[in-house]
Amino acid sequence: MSDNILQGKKALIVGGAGFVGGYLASHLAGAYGCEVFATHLPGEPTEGIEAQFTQLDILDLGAIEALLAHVQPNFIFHLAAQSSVAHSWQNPDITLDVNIKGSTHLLQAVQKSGQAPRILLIGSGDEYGAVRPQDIPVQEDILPRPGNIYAVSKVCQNMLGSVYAKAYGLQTIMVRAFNHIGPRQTPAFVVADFCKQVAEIEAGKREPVLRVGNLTATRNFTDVRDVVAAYALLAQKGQVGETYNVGSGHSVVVRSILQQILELATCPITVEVDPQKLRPIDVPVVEVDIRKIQAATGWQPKIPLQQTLQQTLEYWRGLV
Ligand code: A2R
Repeated sequence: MSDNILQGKKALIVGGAGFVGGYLASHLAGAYGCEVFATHLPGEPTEGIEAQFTQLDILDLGAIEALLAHVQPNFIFHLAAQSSVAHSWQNPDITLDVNIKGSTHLLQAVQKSGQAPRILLIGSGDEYGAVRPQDIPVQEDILPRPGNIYAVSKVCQNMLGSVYAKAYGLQTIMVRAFNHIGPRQTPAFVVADFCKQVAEIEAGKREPVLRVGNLTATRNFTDVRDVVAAYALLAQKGQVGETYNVGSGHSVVVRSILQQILELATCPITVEVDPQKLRPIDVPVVEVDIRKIQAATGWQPKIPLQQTLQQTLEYWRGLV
């Protein structure tokens, strides 16, 4: 598959006003000259995102059908999700509705439309759950053992993508993205949470105590700008019906992330464990094998972790 089939094409980002959506829109417009369309929920701000926005709740099947008829996209990037593990424990029904029923709506609508866009369904490295030691680093074809409700919903999305490819010939390509980080991420995620707290402490807006959850978890953190570059490549070169891991390939323990952020701080800060930040089930080790995406697309993550942490902290310093 050629690597410039995106050039100048119509790309639709479903769930385009979230953390990844803004970066993906800029990348598609900037690197490929795409005409970028995107959806947002009512009330969700879209300022600064380089896309033509339409309001859409993916629980409304008729609205998706109307949008597809209007846009007629060549590529669809499906990002819309209830994306927080923590919220999925508190709101299981909304998580399953949006992430499973919502994804099914999109696939159904494409099938009914008779259009043939290439569709990238964004799932999560969390789908693998507690990986057996012999399966580390984790490859795409092992049996997922999801350990939380969010992960279950994304396993279902992945399976639905595969079923719609086989049954109806839809051009679905599935992604399992590991932790992505960067400026503008909400503090529901660990790096943004640490950086926001540090910025608030530096600004004298909170006592000099950083509250943390499980520091022993090992995660594969990748800069969001590298992640969206991977998505654009997979949309072009990924094989239909296949699943691809997206991650830096180098895992680090959360404690070391904390250490690096503390070293960037301009004042002394102590650390305290907050039991509310500990999750009911946490996956201790995530090591990822990225040979499949590299073989298919040649993708290489480029941005060093240190740079992402520095820029994320700068972002929060500018906000608080
Ligand atoms: O939850 P909100 O208000 O932030 O809105 C999110 C939106 N979304 C929906 N869009 C349409 N219909 C719905 N029923 C619906 N519920 C939520 O999807 C948000 O604007 C977007 C997802 O963006 P984030 O939550 O910021 O996720 P992020 O980090 O951009 O990740 C993109 C994808 C997700 O599928 C993750 O599960 C995966 O990458 O890792």
